[in-house]
Amino acid sequence: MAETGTSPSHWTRAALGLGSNMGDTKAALETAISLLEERDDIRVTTRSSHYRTPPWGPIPQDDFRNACILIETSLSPQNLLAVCLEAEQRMGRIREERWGPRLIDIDVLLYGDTAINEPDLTLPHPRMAERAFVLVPLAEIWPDAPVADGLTAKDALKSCTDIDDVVEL
Ligand code: X6L
Ligand code: MG
Ligand code: MG
Repeated sequence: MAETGTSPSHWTRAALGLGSNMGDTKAALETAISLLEERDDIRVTTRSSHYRTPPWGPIPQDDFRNACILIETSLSPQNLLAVCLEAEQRMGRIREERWGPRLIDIDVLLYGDTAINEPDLTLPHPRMAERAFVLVPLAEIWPDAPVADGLTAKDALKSCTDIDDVVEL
């Protein structure tokens, strides 16, 4: 029998990275996940623990709370990114300084085994293989996640120097 309901027939697993270092960071991550969960085109299947992580990048700022989730989605990678940015907007994220403090950040890390190189979207996320704040939560829930060519999250963690500063909350 043909499928009837409204649910699209093709769902793809994706991994998202969440981060916050302003205000109530725990509530921020929880709210972001709820906003994604309430959509018909996203199912949140797995959540990592939350971690306290030192700030990466050139801007001195407070420690972050980071986590990763796995979802199944019927959205295209571009539309998934748009939905993540819209959730950030709905939560009141204001982009001030590049790489500066943020209320909430929702990054598309992986979308199936898709590789994309577009101005606004590069998949797999180009620098996650070097960032303990991404790899630790991702490896917790998907050790074999393909984070770079031939490299799994678990493998990439072995060459990460700063994992001792990533603390489970
Ligand atoms: C030179 C130039 C060296 C830029 C590093 C690294 C820039 C990371 C941006 C860089 C450079 C980033 C988070 C964070 C940020 C987060 C933690 C970024 C974007 N986001 N630190 N720093 N968690 N712990 O989510 O990742 S800014
Ligand atoms: Mg980010
Ligand atoms: Mg982002």
